[in-house]
Amino acid sequence: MDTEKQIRAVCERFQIRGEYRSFNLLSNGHINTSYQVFFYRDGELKDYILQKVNTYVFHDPIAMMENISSVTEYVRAKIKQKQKTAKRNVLHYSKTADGKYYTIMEDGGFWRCCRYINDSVCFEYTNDLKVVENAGKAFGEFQVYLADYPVKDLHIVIPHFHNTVMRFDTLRQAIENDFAGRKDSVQEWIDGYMALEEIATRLYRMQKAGILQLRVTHNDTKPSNVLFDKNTLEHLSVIDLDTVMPGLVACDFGDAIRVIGSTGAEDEQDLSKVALDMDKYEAFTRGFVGALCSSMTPAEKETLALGAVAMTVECGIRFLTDYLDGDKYFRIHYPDQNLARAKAHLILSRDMVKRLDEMQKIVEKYCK
Ligand code: GN1
Ligand code: MG
Repeated sequence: MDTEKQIRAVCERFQIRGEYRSFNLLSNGHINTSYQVFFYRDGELKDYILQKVNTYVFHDPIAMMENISSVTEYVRAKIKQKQKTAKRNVLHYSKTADGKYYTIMEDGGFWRCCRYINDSVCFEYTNDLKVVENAGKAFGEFQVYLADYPVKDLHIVIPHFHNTVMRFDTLRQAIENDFAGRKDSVQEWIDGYMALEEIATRLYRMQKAGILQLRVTHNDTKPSNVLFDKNTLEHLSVIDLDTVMPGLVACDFGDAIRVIGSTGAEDEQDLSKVALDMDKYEAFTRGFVGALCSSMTPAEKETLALGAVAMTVECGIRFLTDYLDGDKYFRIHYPDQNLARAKAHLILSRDMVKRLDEMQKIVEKYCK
Protein backbone atom coordinates (compact mmCIF):
# COMPACT_ATOMS: atom_id res chain seq x y z
CA MET A 1 0.00 0.00 0.00
CA ASP A 2 1.34 3.46 -0.75
CA THR A 3 2.02 5.79 2.19
CA GLU A 4 -0.96 8.08 1.61
CA LYS A 5 -3.41 5.18 1.38
CA GLN A 6 -1.95 3.74 4.57
CA ILE A 7 -2.23 7.08 6.37
CA ARG A 8 -5.84 7.50 5.33
CA ALA A 9 -6.64 3.99 6.52
CA VAL A 10 -5.03 4.73 9.89
CA CYS A 11 -6.99 8.00 10.19
CA GLU A 12 -10.20 6.09 9.63
CA ARG A 13 -9.35 3.81 12.53
CA PHE A 14 -8.98 6.89 14.75
CA GLN A 15 -12.35 8.23 13.55
CA ILE A 16 -10.98 11.58 12.48
CA ARG A 17 -13.92 13.62 11.28
CA GLY A 18 -13.87 15.86 8.22
CA GLU A 19 -12.37 15.65 4.79
CA TYR A 20 -8.81 14.34 4.40
CA ARG A 21 -6.57 16.90 2.66
CA SER A 22 -2.84 16.02 2.79
CA PHE A 23 0.10 14.81 4.84
CA ASN A 24 3.77 15.72 5.49
CA LEU A 25 6.53 13.43 6.66
CA LEU A 26 8.15 14.98 9.74
CA SER A 27 11.91 14.58 9.81
CA ASN A 28 12.65 14.83 13.53
CA GLY A 29 13.25 11.80 15.74
CA HIS A 30 15.66 8.93 15.26
CA ILE A 31 13.25 6.12 16.06
CA ASN A 32 9.56 6.43 15.11
CA THR A 33 8.14 7.69 11.80
CA SER A 34 5.88 10.72 12.19
CA TYR A 35 3.45 12.45 9.86
CA GLN A 36 1.42 15.62 10.11
CA VAL A 37 -2.00 15.04 8.57
CA PHE A 38 -4.51 17.71 7.54
CA PHE A 39 -8.29 17.42 7.61
CA TYR A 40 -10.87 20.03 6.60
CA ARG A 41 -13.69 20.43 9.09
CA ASP A 42 -16.10 23.19 10.14
CA GLY A 43 -14.57 25.60 7.65
CA GLU A 44 -10.94 25.17 8.71
CA LEU A 45 -7.92 22.90 8.48
CA LYS A 46 -7.30 20.69 11.52
CA ASP A 47 -4.06 18.82 11.90
CA TYR A 48 -3.04 15.63 13.63
CA ILE A 49 0.23 13.87 14.30
CA LEU A 50 0.24 10.22 13.25
CA GLN A 51 3.12 8.06 14.33
CA LYS A 52 4.20 4.62 13.32
CA VAL A 53 5.98 3.20 16.35
CA ASN A 54 9.33 1.48 15.82
CA THR A 55 8.72 -1.98 17.27
CA TYR A 56 12.37 -2.99 16.83
CA VAL A 57 13.06 -0.47 19.61
CA PHE A 58 9.77 -0.69 21.54
CA HIS A 59 9.03 -4.38 22.07
CA ASP A 60 5.84 -3.77 24.03
CA PRO A 61 4.18 -0.73 22.45
CA ILE A 62 0.86 -1.46 24.18
CA ALA A 63 2.54 -1.07 27.58
CA MET A 64 4.17 2.10 26.29
CA MET A 65 0.76 3.53 25.31
CA GLU A 66 -0.63 2.61 28.74
CA ASN A 67 2.15 4.66 30.35
CA ILE A 68 1.54 7.56 28.00
CA SER A 69 -2.22 7.65 28.41
CA SER A 70 -2.15 7.44 32.18
CA VAL A 71 0.63 10.02 32.52
CA THR A 72 -1.08 12.48 30.16
CA GLU A 73 -4.38 12.10 32.05
CA TYR A 74 -2.58 12.69 35.32
CA VAL A 75 -0.84 15.82 34.07
CA ARG A 76 -4.09 17.07 32.52
CA ALA A 77 -5.89 16.78 35.86
CA LYS A 78 -3.04 18.60 37.63
CA ILE A 79 -3.06 21.46 35.13
CA LYS A 80 -6.84 21.79 35.36
CA GLN A 81 -6.49 22.39 39.09
CA LYS A 82 -4.67 25.63 38.35
CA GLN A 83 -6.20 26.84 35.08
CA LYS A 84 -9.46 26.43 33.18
CA THR A 85 -8.24 24.29 30.33
CA ALA A 86 -5.26 22.08 29.69
CA LYS A 87 -5.95 21.93 25.95
CA ARG A 88 -2.60 23.35 24.82
CA ASN A 89 -0.52 22.13 27.78
CA VAL A 90 -0.63 18.39 27.44
CA LEU A 91 -0.95 15.96 24.54
CA HIS A 92 -4.33 14.57 23.66
CA TYR A 93 -4.32 11.13 22.02
CA SER A 94 -7.20 9.98 19.83
CA LYS A 95 -9.06 6.75 20.45
CA THR A 96 -10.22 4.10 18.01
CA ALA A 97 -13.86 2.90 17.87
CA ASP A 98 -13.00 0.21 20.42
CA GLY A 99 -11.56 2.77 22.82
CA LYS A 100 -7.85 2.11 22.29
CA TYR A 101 -5.09 4.69 21.99
CA TYR A 102 -3.41 2.67 19.23
CA THR A 103 -4.25 0.60 16.22
CA ILE A 104 -2.43 -2.31 14.61
CA MET A 105 -2.78 -2.42 10.84
CA GLU A 106 -2.94 -5.54 8.66
CA ASP A 107 0.82 -5.43 8.01
CA GLY A 108 1.49 -5.39 11.77
CA GLY A 109 2.28 -1.65 11.83
CA PHE A 110 1.57 -0.08 15.23
CA TRP A 111 0.12 3.42 14.97
CA ARG A 112 -1.09 6.19 17.27
CA CYS A 113 -2.57 9.59 16.66
CA CYS A 114 -2.63 12.82 18.62
CA ARG A 115 -4.06 16.25 18.04
CA TYR A 116 -1.67 18.91 16.88
CA ILE A 117 -1.48 21.75 19.41
CA ASN A 118 -2.56 24.96 17.67
CA ASP A 119 0.00 27.69 17.01
CA SER A 120 2.83 25.67 18.48
CA VAL A 121 6.43 25.31 17.32
CA CYS A 122 9.37 23.19 18.35
CA PHE A 123 13.04 23.93 17.81
CA GLU A 124 15.76 21.51 16.74
CA TYR A 125 18.29 24.19 17.59
CA THR A 126 18.01 27.64 19.12
CA ASN A 127 20.23 30.47 20.30
CA ASP A 128 17.36 32.23 22.05
CA LEU A 129 18.13 32.01 25.77
CA LYS A 130 14.51 32.62 26.68
CA VAL A 131 13.51 29.54 24.70
CA VAL A 132 16.30 27.57 26.38
CA GLU A 133 15.15 28.67 29.83
CA ASN A 134 11.54 27.85 28.98
CA ALA A 135 12.59 24.38 27.80
CA GLY A 136 14.12 23.92 31.24
CA LYS A 137 10.89 25.04 32.88
CA ALA A 138 8.86 22.65 30.72
CA PHE A 139 10.85 19.58 31.79
CA GLY A 140 11.13 20.76 35.40
CA GLU A 141 7.37 21.34 35.66
CA PHE A 142 6.66 17.98 34.03
CA GLN A 143 8.46 16.32 36.95
CA VAL A 144 6.65 18.51 39.45
CA TYR A 145 3.26 17.48 38.01
CA LEU A 146 4.25 13.84 38.30
CA ALA A 147 6.02 14.06 41.66
CA ASP A 148 3.28 12.10 43.45
CA TYR A 149 2.46 9.74 40.57
CA PRO A 150 2.95 6.13 41.73
CA VAL A 151 6.30 5.36 40.07
CA LYS A 152 5.89 1.61 40.51
CA ASP A 153 2.76 1.59 38.33
CA LEU A 154 4.76 2.55 35.24
CA HIS A 155 5.81 -0.13 32.79
CA ILE A 156 9.53 -0.34 32.13
CA VAL A 157 9.32 0.34 28.43
CA ILE A 158 13.03 -0.21 27.73
CA PRO A 159 14.82 -2.04 30.53
CA HIS A 160 18.17 -0.61 31.65
CA PHE A 161 17.62 2.47 29.52
CA HIS A 162 19.98 4.69 31.54
CA ASN A 163 22.09 1.91 32.97
CA THR A 164 25.38 3.45 31.89
CA VAL A 165 27.33 0.49 33.30
CA MET A 166 25.44 -1.86 31.00
CA ARG A 167 25.76 0.57 28.07
CA PHE A 168 29.55 0.26 28.40
CA ASP A 169 29.27 -3.53 28.50
CA THR A 170 27.14 -3.41 25.34
CA LEU A 171 29.81 -1.29 23.67
CA ARG A 172 32.46 -3.86 24.65
CA GLN A 173 30.29 -6.59 23.15
CA ALA A 174 29.89 -4.63 19.91
CA ILE A 175 33.66 -4.13 19.73
CA GLU A 176 34.16 -7.86 20.14
CA ASN A 177 31.53 -8.76 17.53
CA ASP A 178 32.61 -6.04 15.11
CA PHE A 179 29.65 -6.90 12.86
CA ALA A 180 30.18 -4.07 10.43
CA GLY A 181 33.99 -4.45 10.35
CA ARG A 182 34.45 -0.86 11.52
CA LYS A 183 36.29 -1.40 14.80
CA ASP A 184 39.83 -0.63 13.62
CA SER A 185 38.79 2.65 12.05
CA VAL A 186 37.33 4.00 15.32
CA GLN A 187 39.87 2.81 17.89
CA GLU A 188 40.79 6.34 18.93
CA TRP A 189 37.12 7.09 19.75
CA ILE A 190 36.67 3.82 21.61
CA ASP A 191 39.73 4.64 23.73
CA GLY A 192 38.44 8.15 24.34
CA TYR A 193 35.15 6.85 25.72
CA MET A 194 36.74 4.10 27.80
CA ALA A 195 38.81 6.77 29.57
CA LEU A 196 35.53 8.37 30.73
CA GLU A 197 33.90 5.16 31.98
CA GLU A 198 34.53 5.78 35.67
CA ILE A 199 33.07 9.29 35.77
CA ALA A 200 30.18 8.48 33.42
CA THR A 201 29.01 5.48 35.45
CA ARG A 202 29.25 7.25 38.81
CA LEU A 203 25.63 8.42 38.68
CA TYR A 204 24.24 4.95 37.98
CA ARG A 205 26.39 3.46 40.74
CA MET A 206 24.99 6.04 43.16
CA GLN A 207 21.47 5.01 42.18
CA LYS A 208 22.32 1.36 42.79
CA ALA A 209 23.75 2.27 46.19
CA GLY A 210 20.39 3.81 47.12
CA ILE A 211 21.75 7.37 47.33
CA LEU A 212 19.43 8.62 44.58
CA GLN A 213 15.71 8.01 44.36
CA LEU A 214 13.68 7.00 41.32
CA ARG A 215 11.02 9.43 40.10
CA VAL A 216 8.82 9.61 37.06
CA THR A 217 11.14 10.98 34.41
CA HIS A 218 10.78 11.80 30.74
CA ASN A 219 14.06 10.23 29.59
CA ASP A 220 14.31 12.01 26.24
CA THR A 221 14.58 15.66 27.19
CA LYS A 222 15.98 17.13 24.00
CA PRO A 223 14.70 20.66 23.33
CA SER A 224 12.86 19.51 20.20
CA ASN A 225 10.59 17.58 22.59
CA VAL A 226 9.04 20.79 23.91
CA LEU A 227 6.26 22.70 22.17
CA PHE A 228 6.26 26.49 22.48
CA ASP A 229 3.61 29.03 21.67
CA LYS A 230 4.72 30.38 18.31
CA ASN A 231 3.91 33.99 19.27
CA THR A 232 5.01 34.29 22.89
CA LEU A 233 7.66 31.52 22.93
CA GLU A 234 6.29 30.37 26.28
CA HIS A 235 6.46 26.59 26.74
CA LEU A 236 3.20 24.75 26.20
CA SER A 237 3.82 21.03 26.60
CA VAL A 238 6.49 18.38 26.56
CA ILE A 239 6.04 15.76 23.85
CA ASP A 240 7.51 12.34 22.95
CA LEU A 241 6.50 10.49 26.09
CA ASP A 242 7.65 7.09 24.80
CA THR A 243 10.34 6.67 27.41
CA VAL A 244 8.50 8.01 30.46
CA MET A 245 9.71 5.58 33.12
CA PRO A 246 11.15 5.53 36.61
CA GLY A 247 14.45 7.40 36.43
CA LEU A 248 16.76 9.99 37.92
CA VAL A 249 16.22 13.72 37.86
CA ALA A 250 19.89 14.09 36.85
CA CYS A 251 19.24 12.00 33.73
CA ASP A 252 16.50 14.34 32.53
CA PHE A 253 18.60 17.38 33.30
CA GLY A 254 21.74 15.89 31.75
CA ASP A 255 20.11 14.58 28.59
CA ALA A 256 18.77 18.05 27.85
CA ILE A 257 22.17 19.68 28.40
CA ARG A 258 23.73 17.13 26.04
CA VAL A 259 21.72 18.68 23.20
CA ILE A 260 20.76 22.21 24.19
CA GLY A 261 24.08 22.95 25.91
CA SER A 262 26.29 22.19 22.95
CA THR A 263 27.66 24.90 20.70
CA GLY A 264 27.37 22.43 17.81
CA ALA A 265 24.78 20.09 16.35
CA GLU A 266 24.22 16.59 17.71
CA ASP A 267 26.24 15.24 14.76
CA GLU A 268 28.49 18.31 14.32
CA GLN A 269 31.23 17.42 11.87
CA ASP A 270 33.39 20.45 12.56
CA LEU A 271 34.60 19.32 15.95
CA SER A 272 36.23 22.67 16.63
CA LYS A 273 32.67 23.99 17.00
CA VAL A 274 31.77 21.57 19.78
CA ALA A 275 31.94 22.77 23.39
CA LEU A 276 29.64 23.38 26.31
CA ASP A 277 27.83 26.68 25.84
CA MET A 278 27.82 28.10 29.36
CA ASP A 279 25.16 30.73 28.60
CA LYS A 280 22.72 28.09 27.38
CA TYR A 281 23.70 25.80 30.23
CA GLU A 282 22.89 28.53 32.71
CA ALA A 283 19.60 29.46 31.00
CA PHE A 284 18.38 25.85 30.96
CA THR A 285 19.49 25.34 34.56
CA ARG A 286 17.64 28.47 35.68
CA GLY A 287 14.42 27.14 34.15
CA PHE A 288 14.73 23.51 35.20
CA VAL A 289 16.13 23.95 38.69
CA GLY A 290 13.87 26.94 39.32
CA ALA A 291 10.83 24.73 38.76
CA LEU A 292 12.11 21.75 40.75
CA CYS A 293 14.41 23.08 43.46
CA SER A 294 12.12 22.65 46.45
CA SER A 295 11.30 19.04 45.62
CA MET A 296 14.87 17.77 45.13
CA THR A 297 16.89 15.97 47.78
CA PRO A 298 20.43 17.26 48.52
CA ALA A 299 21.90 14.24 46.69
CA GLU A 300 19.74 14.97 43.63
CA LYS A 301 20.91 18.60 43.54
CA GLU A 302 24.54 17.59 43.93
CA THR A 303 24.43 15.23 40.95
CA LEU A 304 22.76 17.39 38.30
CA ALA A 305 25.97 18.48 36.57
CA LEU A 306 27.30 14.93 36.79
CA GLY A 307 24.10 13.88 35.01
CA ALA A 308 25.15 15.96 32.00
CA VAL A 309 28.45 14.07 31.77
CA ALA A 310 26.73 10.71 32.27
CA MET A 311 24.06 11.33 29.62
CA THR A 312 26.46 12.78 27.05
CA VAL A 313 28.89 9.88 27.38
CA GLU A 314 26.05 7.35 27.47
CA CYS A 315 24.38 8.67 24.35
CA GLY A 316 27.77 8.92 22.65
CA ILE A 317 28.58 5.27 23.32
CA ARG A 318 25.11 4.27 22.15
CA PHE A 319 25.82 6.00 18.82
CA LEU A 320 29.26 4.36 18.66
CA THR A 321 27.79 0.93 19.49
CA ASP A 322 25.20 1.35 16.74
CA TYR A 323 27.93 2.38 14.29
CA LEU A 324 29.87 -0.79 15.15
CA ASP A 325 26.68 -2.87 14.80
CA GLY A 326 25.98 -1.45 11.33
CA ASP A 327 23.42 1.29 12.11
CA LYS A 328 20.46 -0.80 13.21
CA TYR A 329 18.97 1.33 15.97
CA PHE A 330 19.17 5.06 15.23
CA ARG A 331 17.89 6.35 11.91
CA ILE A 332 20.71 7.88 9.87
CA HIS A 333 20.51 10.40 7.05
CA TYR A 334 24.05 9.88 5.67
CA PRO A 335 26.48 6.94 5.94
CA ASP A 336 28.69 7.85 8.89
CA GLN A 337 26.15 9.88 10.87
CA ASN A 338 26.31 7.66 13.95
CA LEU A 339 30.08 8.06 14.02
CA ALA A 340 29.74 11.84 13.62
CA ARG A 341 27.29 11.85 16.54
CA ALA A 342 29.65 9.74 18.66
CA LYS A 343 32.65 11.99 17.92
CA ALA A 344 30.79 15.20 18.76
CA HIS A 345 29.54 13.65 22.00
CA LEU A 346 33.05 12.68 23.08
CA ILE A 347 34.38 16.19 22.52
CA LEU A 348 31.42 17.65 24.42
CA SER A 349 31.80 15.14 27.27
CA ARG A 350 35.46 16.06 27.73
CA ASP A 351 34.57 19.74 27.91
CA MET A 352 31.90 18.99 30.52
CA VAL A 353 34.34 16.98 32.62
CA LYS A 354 36.70 19.97 32.63
CA ARG A 355 33.94 22.34 33.71
CA LEU A 356 32.11 20.08 36.12
CA ASP A 357 32.71 22.25 39.20
CA GLU A 358 31.68 25.40 37.36
CA MET A 359 28.52 23.65 36.13
CA GLN A 360 27.60 22.48 39.62
CA LYS A 361 28.12 25.99 41.02
CA ILE A 362 25.53 27.27 38.56
CA VAL A 363 23.05 24.66 39.82
CA GLU A 364 23.69 25.91 43.36
CA LYS A 365 23.21 29.52 42.29
CA TYR A 366 19.58 28.72 41.38
CA CYS A 367 18.95 26.17 44.11
CA LYS A 368 20.61 26.81 47.44
C1 GN1 B 1 16.33 8.73 20.35
O1 GN1 B 1 14.11 9.35 18.34
P1 GN1 B 1 14.29 10.26 19.47
O2 GN1 B 1 14.99 11.47 18.99
O3 GN1 B 1 13.02 10.52 20.17
C2 GN1 B 1 16.54 7.85 21.57
C3 GN1 B 1 17.03 8.68 22.74
C4 GN1 B 1 18.32 9.40 22.37
C5 GN1 B 1 18.05 10.26 21.13
C6 GN1 B 1 19.34 10.88 20.64
C7 GN1 B 1 13.95 5.28 22.47
O4 GN1 B 1 15.25 9.60 20.59
O5 GN1 B 1 17.31 7.83 23.84
O6 GN1 B 1 18.77 10.21 23.41
O7 GN1 B 1 17.50 9.46 20.06
N1 GN1 B 1 15.30 7.18 21.92
C8 GN1 B 1 15.26 5.87 22.17
O8 GN1 B 1 19.05 11.99 19.85
O9 GN1 B 1 16.27 5.15 22.15
MG1 MG C 1 12.16 9.89 21.93
